[in-house]
Amino acid sequence: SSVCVVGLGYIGLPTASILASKGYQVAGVDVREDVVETINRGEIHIEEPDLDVLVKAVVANNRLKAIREPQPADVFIICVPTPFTGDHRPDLSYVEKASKAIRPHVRPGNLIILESTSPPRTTEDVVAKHAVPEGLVVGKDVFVAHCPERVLPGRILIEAVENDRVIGGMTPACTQKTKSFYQSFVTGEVMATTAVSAELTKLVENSFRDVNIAFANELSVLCDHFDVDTWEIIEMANRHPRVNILSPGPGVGGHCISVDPWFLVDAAPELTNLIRTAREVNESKPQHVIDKVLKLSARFTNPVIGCLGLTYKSDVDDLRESPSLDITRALMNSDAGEVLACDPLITEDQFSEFPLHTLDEVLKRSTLIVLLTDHQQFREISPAVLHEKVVVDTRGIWR
Ligand code: SAJ
Repeated sequence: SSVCVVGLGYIGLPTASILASKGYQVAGVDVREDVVETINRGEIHIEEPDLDVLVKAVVANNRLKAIREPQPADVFIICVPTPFTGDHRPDLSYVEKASKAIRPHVRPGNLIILESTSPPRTTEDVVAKHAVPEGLVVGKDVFVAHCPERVLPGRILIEAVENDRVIGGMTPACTQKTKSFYQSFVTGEVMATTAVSAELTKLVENSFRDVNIAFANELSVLCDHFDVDTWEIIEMANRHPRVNILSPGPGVGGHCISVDPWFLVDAAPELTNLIRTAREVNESKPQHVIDKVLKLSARFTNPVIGCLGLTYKSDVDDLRESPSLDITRALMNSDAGEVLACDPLITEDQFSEFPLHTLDEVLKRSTLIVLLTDHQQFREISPAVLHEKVVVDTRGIWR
């Protein structure tokens, strides 16, 4: 049968290509002309292990085709961004646009699935409302469900198939139909629930992680205050059989964990004190790092500050909501000294805000090294090189 995947980003493109490799006839929709052209050449516009090989194969055997506008299909999957606005409110305009775009093509018997992480009731209030043509009844004529993506960037092709999935339909028939569809290409367990529970489950997962990282980040600020080694304390505390503290860092980035908890806070502000506070702790961590670097650099007359890593986490090329980028930018805009930035995963056509330097150059010229993203290349730097520098290691990789 045929599938139309709307949105060919980090979730949509891997999903579309996996489905194509399992024998579905897949049309991938993206509003960006350059993305459509790239994919139809058998190439990719995002960085993700093994995705290039898969896309090349499914485009070559005509199972995947990229197009600008949706077309009729048996199954529609919406994989568009759900960012937030400046005041921490969800921006559902992409979901609404995608829903309206598929509506003229929806026929009786079709399945419409929302994969984008969404606030409670989006499946009903936005997708069902805008995607289902007048006269068709949800649960009888067409089937609408939420199946939140849960893949970890860097492991998307593995996790999209192997992770357990949560399916929440608008009615039991919607859930059942969606469950059968996922069971055709997922090896993990497929769990059935309602649309609202599926929406909440996804937000809860990322909020859980955010709260736990906030604990580690608060701990790191506390340890700086007492001038003790955070990572040593975490290592020792984690030997307790029921303690498992995560790693502190420069802050929490990415388009998921730093965004999704706000959807819960926005949905019920009076009931989410802990979740909001965790978000605030994580959002304040970059400033703590900046202050620490400024204080250290003030000890030198002409300091050169080398910032290592711009992406939001190790070994990915994703700059969205990256605290590493925010910290580097803030240091550049301060009068702390010359700032040299390096990120071997970022190319010049992807990023032009300021020039990037090679790792060798940064290591040679810097008085002070600020490790912001723990890319593999940085883990391999020899301790002898670092020995002569003042080092701020926000990830604890060079202990
Ligand atoms: N981080 C820390 N300390 C840690 C772990 C992470 O500071 O101990 C930071 C990272 O450096 C990064 C941020 O947190 O800046 C988030 O990184 P991550 O690797 O924890 O997660 P994401 O954002 O790449 O992907 C998450 C995953 N969710 C969970 O693990 C609960 C993924 O499974 C989701 O599919 C994804 O969000 C999503 O799309 O929602």
